[in-house]
Amino acid sequence: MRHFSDPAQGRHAPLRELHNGEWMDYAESPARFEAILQALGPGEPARDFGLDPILAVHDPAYLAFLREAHALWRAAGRTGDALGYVFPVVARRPLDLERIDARMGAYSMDVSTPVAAGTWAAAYGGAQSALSAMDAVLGGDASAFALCRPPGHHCGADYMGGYCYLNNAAIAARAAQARGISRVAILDVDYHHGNGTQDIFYEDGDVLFASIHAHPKNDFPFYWGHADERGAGPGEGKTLNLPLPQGTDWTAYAPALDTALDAVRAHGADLLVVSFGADTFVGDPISHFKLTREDYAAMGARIAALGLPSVVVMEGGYAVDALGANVAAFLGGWD
Ligand code: SP5
Ligand code: ZN
Repeated sequence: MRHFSDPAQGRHAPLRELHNGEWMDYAESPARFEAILQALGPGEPARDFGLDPILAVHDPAYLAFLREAHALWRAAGRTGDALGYVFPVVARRPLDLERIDARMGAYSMDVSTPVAAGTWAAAYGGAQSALSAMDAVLGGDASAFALCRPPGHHCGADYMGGYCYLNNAAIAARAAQARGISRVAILDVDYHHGNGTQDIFYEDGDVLFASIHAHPKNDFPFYWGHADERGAGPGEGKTLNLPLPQGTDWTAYAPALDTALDAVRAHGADLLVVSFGADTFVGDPISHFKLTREDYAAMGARIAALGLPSVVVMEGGYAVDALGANVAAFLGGWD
């Protein structure tokens, strides 16, 4: 399977994140990108499709802010990474805010998502990687892999969160629709619920969002991903959440995967976008499922057996030493 990336994706390097009340090294590190490239080989450079396909998903004011946030932070006399500390959870509305802290908070759902010097270029490059993989599949390839980093599935149309700034899977899905493929399915198999992707398509009857993830009563992002979230309006029934307990291994994961794959078939999808996170791995430092490298090969093969044109987009996965081989095992399912 061909794969796409942009060198700028290695230059997003936040210093630290708050975890259980303490400052830790940032888990979503550039080393993840290098490890996957190492395992798969250099692949092909992403083509630049410009800002329009990103604007098909994201709010223009959010994009303009994301682009300049780090420069504004520096202009305010700060060092390090831009990070919000007040969040309008109970009063979110359009406001003309000035101070960088106010604007960071207004566009963030958490403190896991700092804006560093290379953030915009990396996120933009990642989105172009997703668009390049989609372009390969629309051009006739059976499948393609977008080595997206930073990941995308936690950010919505106008907010960042969970290490994510631009929603690569959503951008790819909308690009397919712009080229005439209306019925798309997004299958999210990252350890964490893809709240941003869910939000973007919640009322869209053409795009199925199916996710298997750690139960949000104990895992990030907590406030989304519960089984009773099923879509709304024309999208009613087109969101499927399959939360599983910590400790889940392949024997419990495989039946959930089959349920999700049944939903993809029932949707009548013409194209599949897979949000793949390798943070379901038994050795992942921030997660609590127990999948093995062999399980990734089985998972990839089962998804590939749908026989749908497929774009695989990289999401999480933090066991850096095992990451490249895990990604390769999953993609091997399409061979
Ligand atoms: C794309 C994705 O997998 N995002 C996950 C975001 C989870 N953020 C909350 C968990 C914070 C764990 N921090 C661990 C730091 C260890 N250095
Ligand atoms: Zn994750």
